[in-house]
Amino acid sequence: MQPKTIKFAHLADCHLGGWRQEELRKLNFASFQKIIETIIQQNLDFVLIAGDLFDSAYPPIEILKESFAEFKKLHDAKIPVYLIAGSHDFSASGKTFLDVLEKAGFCKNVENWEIQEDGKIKLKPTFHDSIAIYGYPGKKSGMEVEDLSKTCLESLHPFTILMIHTTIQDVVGTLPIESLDKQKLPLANYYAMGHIHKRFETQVANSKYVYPGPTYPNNFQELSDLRHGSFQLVETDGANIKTQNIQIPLKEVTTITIEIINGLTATQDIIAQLDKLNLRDKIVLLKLKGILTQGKTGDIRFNEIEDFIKKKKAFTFLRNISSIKIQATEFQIESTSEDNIEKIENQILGEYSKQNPADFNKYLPQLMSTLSLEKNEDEKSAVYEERLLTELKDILELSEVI
Ligand SMILES: [Mn+2]
Repeated sequence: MQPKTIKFAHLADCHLGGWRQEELRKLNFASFQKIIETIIQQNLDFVLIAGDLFDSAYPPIEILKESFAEFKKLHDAKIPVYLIAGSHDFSASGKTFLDVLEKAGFCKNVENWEIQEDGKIKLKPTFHDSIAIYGYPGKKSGMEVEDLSKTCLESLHPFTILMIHTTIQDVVGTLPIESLDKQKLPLANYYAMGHIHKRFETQVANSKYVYPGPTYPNNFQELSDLRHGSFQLVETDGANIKTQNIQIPLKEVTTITIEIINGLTATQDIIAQLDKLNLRDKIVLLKLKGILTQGKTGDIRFNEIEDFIKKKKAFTFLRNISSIKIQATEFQIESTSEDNIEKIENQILGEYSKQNPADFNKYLPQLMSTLSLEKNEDEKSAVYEERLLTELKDILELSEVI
């Protein structure tokens, strides 16, 4: 007899309700919807959601309503959903909207464990036929990492799935976040993971470790890197595991990187470059980089750029200016502890004037001393102001003009 083939979907990091921009929040949801539709069309055996179904522990009613409708579709198609909480839908009280979904009969939360006397955390399985599904939730700030190295499974099964919402060392890269050595996890056939928004898959002996990527990118960088949402389609006969990452292309993403050096002329330069491109119906990601030698980022008229992109019928526009640097002026002044403040000030002024020659510089020492004038005791504010202004006018040779 042929062994029965099981097919399931592994989703993670849906972040339903995420994105501030309405059109992207809708696109995020549409991507999730498309995945549910695909799962039903292919009549898969079950669905795993490895954390962060919702973007927050208390999602808005509108998002809940729409999400419940999607879960009802799976329920009507008799496709069970097994899930765990992630760092976003986790709540310290232990109560989340995942409980509401579960009570409605739309999913099964597979987090189930007891702490043994020796401090080990014994995970308990949920069964789908003969497949054992274990799960441990993600927590805020990777607090689950230490717990996970103490976990063990209740028993051995022909096919074991372990769901976790945590970052393993293989994918952490240079990110300053907690990560786990995957060898410290109890042995399973399929590790259904979430948390890091990357697509990753590796096999060690008979075990597969998979991050399917978010069901839709969640920020500028992810849109630029991943472009689309995705999920993992997994097939097993109990011995071999075949997996496939399925991407959901909804809107095309165009990342435009422009180097600018002058904040004052940047607006025209950027518009001129955008004008050469077809932006129709695209998600336009504008990344600015460079060292500004003139003007500042505040001089770039982003509303004008946005209007222009709208006229080109783009779907939406996001910008990132975090790579722009402003040329720093550095002074290197050598001083000893015996130098008085006045002497150091004069040295700094001298250096500054050398680097930024201007006629005005000759006023600087006097201005500094005058602006440090203090109000005399009992002196009325109006009298003090008058005194200060007269002195300043004298210094700036403005007395006759005003
Ligand atoms: Mn996430």
